Amino acid sequence: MLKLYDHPLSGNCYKVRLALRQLGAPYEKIHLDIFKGEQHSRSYDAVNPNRKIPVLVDGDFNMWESNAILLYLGKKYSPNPLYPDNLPAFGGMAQWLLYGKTSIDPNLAVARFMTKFLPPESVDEKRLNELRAQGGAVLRVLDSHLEHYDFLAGEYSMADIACFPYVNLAPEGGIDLSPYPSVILWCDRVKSRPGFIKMDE
Ligand SMILES: N[C@@H](CCC(=O)N[C@@H](CS)C(=O)NCC(=O)O)C(=O)O
Repeated sequence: MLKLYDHPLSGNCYKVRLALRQLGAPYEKIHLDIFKGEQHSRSYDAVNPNRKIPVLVDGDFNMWESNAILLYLGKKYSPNPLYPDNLPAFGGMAQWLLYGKTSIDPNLAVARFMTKFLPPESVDEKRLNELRAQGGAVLRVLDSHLEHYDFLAGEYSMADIACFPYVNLAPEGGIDLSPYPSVILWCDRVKSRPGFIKMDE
């Protein structure tokens, strides 16, 4: 059975849990307490030398980087609509998976981390304000795309699963979603997909 090194408050782990549920793939969770520093133990080095979660273990193979895990799962359980075969839809999915990792998560996830998990006295307010401003620019890009499309690559796919967690969690980073109505409607559509699970499920 697949195994997932996981933490319930991690948006990167959540996207993998959501994909596994919507693919109907059984798996075992291995809780890693990143707030207690378990990612820095010597034994975890062999699991992920980058010392982060999520990590997916599939038999003798293990891998890290959440959006790469989504691609792996999409192909492993192919054919399935989350991993489109049609070339433009595949290209769109790949584009948004990379935009997620290069633009969405570095701003929205880091703003959330600094706001929700760091002691206030250690927060660099200037950097946090920059992240919030850049996060707004990222949300404007998403909003203008989602004015025209129900889902990022046209149909619901791994792209939506990859981008949803930290967009939906943006208010926890002090980023208001109300200026981005198409993003809010997209979040609602993602939440109403069959097999949707909340972050704490
Ligand atoms: N690019 C990585 C980021 C993974 C990441 O930052 N994971 C966080 C939890 S969401 C983590 O393990 N943090 C612990 C640490 O950085 O020490 C991915 O998408 O998987």
